[in-house]
Amino acid sequence: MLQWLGMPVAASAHAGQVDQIMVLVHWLMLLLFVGWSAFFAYVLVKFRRSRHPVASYHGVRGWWSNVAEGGVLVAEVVLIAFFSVPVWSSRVDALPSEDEATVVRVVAEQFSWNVHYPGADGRFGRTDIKLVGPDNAIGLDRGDPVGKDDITTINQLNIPIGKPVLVLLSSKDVVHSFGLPQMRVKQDVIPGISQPVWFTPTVAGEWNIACSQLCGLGHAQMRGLYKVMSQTDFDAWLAEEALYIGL
Ligand SMILES: [Cu+2]
Repeated sequence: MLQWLGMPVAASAHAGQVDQIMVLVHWLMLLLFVGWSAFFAYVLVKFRRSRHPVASYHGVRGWWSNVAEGGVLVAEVVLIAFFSVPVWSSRVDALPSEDEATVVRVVAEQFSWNVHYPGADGRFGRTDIKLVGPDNAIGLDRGDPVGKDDITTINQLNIPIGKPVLVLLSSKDVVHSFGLPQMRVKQDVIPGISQPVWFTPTVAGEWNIACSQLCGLGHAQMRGLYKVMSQTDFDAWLAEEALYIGL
């Protein structure tokens, strides 16, 4: 079933769990589609006009329709309680600690993704809406001692492989949605809220960050790139970026 669904490559540690739910839901939907279609064909024949010149007000009767409905209900409850809720809770409750994770801020705006790394000190500098300008999309205060070494990029999110990545999402304007299909990550980005989302990349590669909420006229162009690389390459890249800001 998974091959038929045409899912993008599964490149994060939890991707298999999400795919398993996708497969189970699609099997259930296939079963319902076939069952309902067969039932529809059955009633078309059974209640055809030549046999029933006067409408039947009772229709199909019998215990098996109740059993079928009960079965669907049980299957849906099992899917939610035993598959979806545990996976969802590990996504939103069991956040990795900031010491063990690569922490990065992503600030969405119409129509780009601003990325903010804390730099060598591991702490994010102060940001202020008053400092936002053409060359400072997130309003980072370079005068703040903690912010001096911070690194910012636009539409380019580089992350190391094999350890948790904790992304702190926020928005400068409207609701966006941070979608990394290969990581099986999709999280709405809400103005006024810093929303964490996390995943552990397991496959190196370069793919698109897709905005998954219609956020305005340029929504379709709101694409960034994210690149999963080795820790060595990531550290080298951070060091190179630090050179550009004169460190
Ligand atoms: Cu958007």
